[in-house]
Amino acid sequence: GNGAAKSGIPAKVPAVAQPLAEEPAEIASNIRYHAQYSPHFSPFKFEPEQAYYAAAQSVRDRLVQQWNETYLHYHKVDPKQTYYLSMEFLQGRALTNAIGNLDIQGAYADALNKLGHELEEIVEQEKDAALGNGGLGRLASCFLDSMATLNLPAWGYGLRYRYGLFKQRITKAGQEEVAEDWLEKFSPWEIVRHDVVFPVRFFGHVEVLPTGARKWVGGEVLKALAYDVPIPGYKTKNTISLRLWEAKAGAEDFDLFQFNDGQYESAAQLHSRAQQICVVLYPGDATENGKLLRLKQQFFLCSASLQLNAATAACEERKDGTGPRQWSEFPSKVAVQLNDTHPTLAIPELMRLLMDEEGLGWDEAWDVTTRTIAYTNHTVLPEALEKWSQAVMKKLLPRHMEIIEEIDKRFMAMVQSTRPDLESKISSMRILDQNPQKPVVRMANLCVVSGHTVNGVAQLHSDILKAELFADYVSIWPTKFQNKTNGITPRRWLRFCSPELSQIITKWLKTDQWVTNLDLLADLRNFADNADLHAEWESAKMANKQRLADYIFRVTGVNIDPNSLFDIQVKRIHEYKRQLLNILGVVYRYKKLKEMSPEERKSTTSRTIMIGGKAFATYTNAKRIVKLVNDVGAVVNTDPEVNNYLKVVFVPNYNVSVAEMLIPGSELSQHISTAGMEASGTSNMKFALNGCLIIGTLDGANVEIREEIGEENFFLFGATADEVPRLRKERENGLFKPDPRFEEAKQYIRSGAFGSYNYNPLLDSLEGDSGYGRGDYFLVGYDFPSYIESQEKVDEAFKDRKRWIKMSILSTAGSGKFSSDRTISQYAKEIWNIDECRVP
Ligand code: GPQ
Repeated sequence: GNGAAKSGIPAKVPAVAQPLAEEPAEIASNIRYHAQYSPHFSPFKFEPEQAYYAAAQSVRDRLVQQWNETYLHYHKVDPKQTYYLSMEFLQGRALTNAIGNLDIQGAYADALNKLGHELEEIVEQEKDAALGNGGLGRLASCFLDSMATLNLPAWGYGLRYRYGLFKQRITKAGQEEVAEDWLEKFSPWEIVRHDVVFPVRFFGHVEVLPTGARKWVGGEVLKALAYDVPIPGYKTKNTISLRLWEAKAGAEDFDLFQFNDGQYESAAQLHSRAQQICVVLYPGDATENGKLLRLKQQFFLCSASLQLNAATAACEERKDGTGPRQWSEFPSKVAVQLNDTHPTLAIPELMRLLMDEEGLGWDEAWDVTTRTIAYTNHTVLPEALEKWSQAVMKKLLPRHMEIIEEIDKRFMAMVQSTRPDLESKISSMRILDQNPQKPVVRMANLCVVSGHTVNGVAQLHSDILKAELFADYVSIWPTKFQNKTNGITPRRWLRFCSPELSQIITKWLKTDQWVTNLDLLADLRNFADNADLHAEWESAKMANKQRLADYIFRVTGVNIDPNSLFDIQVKRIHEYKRQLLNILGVVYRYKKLKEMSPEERKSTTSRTIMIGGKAFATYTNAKRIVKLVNDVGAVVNTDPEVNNYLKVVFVPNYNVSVAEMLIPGSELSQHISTAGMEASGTSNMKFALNGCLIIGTLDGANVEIREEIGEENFFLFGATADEVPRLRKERENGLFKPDPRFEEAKQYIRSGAFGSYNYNPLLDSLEGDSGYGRGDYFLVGYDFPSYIESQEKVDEAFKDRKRWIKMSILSTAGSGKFSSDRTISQYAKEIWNIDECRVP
């Protein structure tokens, strides 16, 4: 049946409701029990590391119990379930989140105290699970938290990468990448499911059976083995799963004869090829790649996940006793969401399973597939739209290539017969790009043609998809396209990362219901001028700033002043996100400070500018930007004339846990992408929720944030998305006249003020050829003056404490819309058609 069988739990688990420890003393003895019987450490030490693992295992007992109850309940009710397929889940740490969601934080803190430890120190022992690159992966993790909290029958499906996103080290030369070994010891949060194993084939060929049916045979066959990570909802019993697949080869693939003959490598060839599949997260973040291994990873995820769903459905009986389910009922039991095009192969894999394994005809299989699958687009950057070589695809997945060709053929026939007016568009709308130089499969087109729904991730982004990228399809399927503005989980991103501010909010709202009903924050507006709230608000912010300052000192050795304005930009380093605009602004500020008299300096607003983020290992300009920030910091921070008024810090190794430290301590954050290029952004929501003001462009979700918190509380600058094409043309035609302040900042860097490294190639990208063959494609020069002027307004606003705190309160008050609970409710209702299934 559904649910229970899928999680590998037999329908009849003996009902032993093991009473779990409630009192700190009982919990302490349970932690001690785990420390003693844990097979992972010898029992002689009980230092923070051992205490972390023992506490985590103790928490896991509770999760497992709730989890079993959840799946037994799903099995009984047999609801429709959603499967969220994603190549990335950026989970971060789990302990604080688990005890917070289970509402046992206090008891665990006390229990650890009894054992001589502090909870704050223990949670720091955990390594981040960084199975993602950035926003897309973190979104998937926030979605899981909301699915569980909303009691939705839903799953995350991903890959169990041995090494997650690289660790960033900063040296004199800039960024260095180091493998991040999150599984070095073991992860207490995953449970291997030895009974959930599926074969996944690569290569081989297609055989035609006497019946005319087609069958994919030969090649190599690996095994996909499930590891489940329990995902607890907030203050609910419902605990769902993140299922991560690992690739294995079997004993039958081990050639004992060859091994005994001394041919060790070839004896275990398939084992080593299996290991390669999940060894490393592909470090791409909106960049192109052409690696066969990446395609193998994508197919591995899709094949294992879809086989599981099909196998489960195949043995289902209807609950009302009317016999076995028909395949046509599959979409009323299963919804599959594709997180960008990375899991697109779910489409031909489901078609293959239905036709070749289950014997359905094309029309029937197509009907089931298209009613099951929906697609979310996360970018309009052309270099990030996945395209796979037809030759590579044919070799690795011959049967899937046949199916894709057939989908393409039928799509063209449909357009030709029903929409002759689109004749001239067919070649760009079809799935196959038959460019004789390099024939490719366009994955986004395959998703749009095959999915029942396509959505963007912020209103502006969804509008751009309909008006530009997918405009031609809109006229064929006017109702297929939707918007689902992204959201973030208020548990991790306010309740747990800022207990100080949370407590104040709960006190003033006289309820903690806001944690699951974030719209309640709007009531803070009633107290936006209240002096008592102002005092409390400011002291919480100060405590968080102090904690952040201590952290910065620990990891960089730079002393920052908690009374200065904390100004933060953290995100992947990319030219379109324009960290270069930020640092040029800093350089300009530094130069002006240098030119001032000591008296004049005293009247300025002191700032600490923090920039953090990882650069794709081969993205040269991104790495130059990292180095430039570090070089500017080294000069500014040691300049006794100005370093009371300006500090510049590069925050190393930005990740989820670092974000949980930075965001609560921030006062201004920068979301300054070229308009039209950031699909949504989600850290903008986290900062606003924590009472941090935003300086930003009208891009992605900034537009909606500004609407919600009020334009007077948002520092806006820059060109709008609809102006960008015209401005680029003007730039190309030599009609752009740079502002002298922009020239001054660039010239200052070129003069060697920040060391002898040659920044000319980076700065040249802002004028001549940027390497994209398009000078200043990201319009840094055009937006520079309005950016500087907007920053001057920030300085003025910060001097007026009352006004600043009020704006900060109104930011939090206006953030209700950006809860991922809202986003996920909309997906559930408007795309998946699933209902809550609450464990009693
Ligand atoms: N995003 Cl296509 C990623 O983080 N990685 C990707 O590969 C793609 C998109 C981001 C996007 O840049 C942000 O604007 C979004 O907020 C985020 O996805 C989640 O939708």
